[in-house]
Amino acid sequence: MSDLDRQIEQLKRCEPLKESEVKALCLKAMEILVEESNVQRVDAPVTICGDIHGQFYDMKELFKVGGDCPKTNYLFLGDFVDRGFYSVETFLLLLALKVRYPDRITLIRGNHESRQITQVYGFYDECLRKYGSVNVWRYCTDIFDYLSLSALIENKIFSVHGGLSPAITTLDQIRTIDRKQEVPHDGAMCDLLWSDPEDVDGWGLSPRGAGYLFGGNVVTSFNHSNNIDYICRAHQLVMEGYKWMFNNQIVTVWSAPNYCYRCGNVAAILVLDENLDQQFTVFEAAPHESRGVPSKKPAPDYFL
Ligand SMILES: [Mn+2]
Repeated sequence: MSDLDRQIEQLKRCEPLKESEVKALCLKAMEILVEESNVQRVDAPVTICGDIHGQFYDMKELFKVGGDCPKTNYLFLGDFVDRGFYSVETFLLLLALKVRYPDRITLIRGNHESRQITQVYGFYDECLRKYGSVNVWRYCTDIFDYLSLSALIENKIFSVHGGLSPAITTLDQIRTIDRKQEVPHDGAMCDLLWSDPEDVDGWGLSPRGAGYLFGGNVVTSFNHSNNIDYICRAHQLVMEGYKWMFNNQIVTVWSAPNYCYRCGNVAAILVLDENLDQQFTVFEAAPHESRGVPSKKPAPDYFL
């Protein structure tokens, strides 16, 4: 068994890697990710997953219902870290799978894959707590800069973490972004990771303070201009796990069941077969006793 296969087995047990192993894994991942396009091509069949947010044991439920990688081809839409208790193990497992099976798992960047956001919402503190230094946080956030910004499935389904940008009308404009940087506070790259569809006419101000709200007419125009069937995105909690909007021109997929261990929502993954026929698989949170968190343990401050 190779070192990498052994590390994957260890991470599947939710045991973090040594700091030196994380450093080596991130270097290998960087070599793979740097070659990927800002609009990474993905073949069907593929299973699309939304936000995970460090809920490692719920991600194990996801793999239980969706199948293991590499047997199932996966596309993850970002927000691997923050909020949950196991951002380190969650992100490292996904990254190790990426290095082991680069053509069977695609990871794109969410707004939480950022130095600034992870210092507020948990990943930074978790790295410091689990390793006694911030080196692992540095290795991981350096890798975040290399994650692709979007994916295009069979030229027909555009996938992105957040949504659209008033600065972007064509996929070629996304392809020209220099993505290898911290997520900027505004501009096209920021909007792709932060924006939300909403019942507005055209563009609206986002209550998040970054990105935009965009309406059905914006989506119709984008899909038509780029000859795509629909947009698949994540970024917003959906109690039913997925939600279509604007006459099936955009769908939100959310893959963190019982978000923050208290929202009471189910999660979903979108399974696309070789003909791009859709099937949503809905799943629930892992049973409490299997997640290694005592039921009476108070949440840390960052979690509230
Ligand atoms: Mn998000």
